[in-house]
Amino acid sequence: MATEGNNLSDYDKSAIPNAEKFRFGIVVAEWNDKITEGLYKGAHEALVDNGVEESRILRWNVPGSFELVYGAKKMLESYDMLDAVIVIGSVIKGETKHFDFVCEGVTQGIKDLNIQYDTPVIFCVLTDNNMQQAIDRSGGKHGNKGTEAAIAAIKMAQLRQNAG
Ligand code: DLZ
Repeated sequence: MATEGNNLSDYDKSAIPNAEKFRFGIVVAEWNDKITEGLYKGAHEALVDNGVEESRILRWNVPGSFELVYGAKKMLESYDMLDAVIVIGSVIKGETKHFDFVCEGVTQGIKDLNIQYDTPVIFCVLTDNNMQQAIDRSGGKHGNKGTEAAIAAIKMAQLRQNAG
């Protein structure tokens, strides 16, 4: 698993199923886009590094993390050939309770999609106290949670296929 930046050599590829047969969707929130683009880069690179052709990766943008639920739902309904969907967002604590409501909404919403739909939806939403914590986890000193999300997506796509 990656621990520093986007260094893909940090994780054990032998433990990850070959992903070339799968198709992935990625829904990216535009709020805190410096962070979400870093997470997207980590996820996209990890998918390609594990054999997924660019043409088998579909990207949609939504305005903020709260909209990730609707974006993922519409993507699942529009493209039933997808093997897993990753949602990418970054919620940073402010002075109001908005942080709590957005975190609660997106977390519960993505959980509900995983119950409702057969295709796994992977949760890659950073919920940090400040911008530095988010930078550190989107390609900084604590690695890239986008990379980890891509690996989770590949493993869940394989699990779904194995289950039949
Ligand atoms: C409104 C808002 C705030 C205050 N903070 C964030 C944030 O840190 N990260 C994020 O992804 N989105 C934030 N938003 C926007 C909401 O997710 C949503 O886009 C709006 O409330 C419109 O539904």
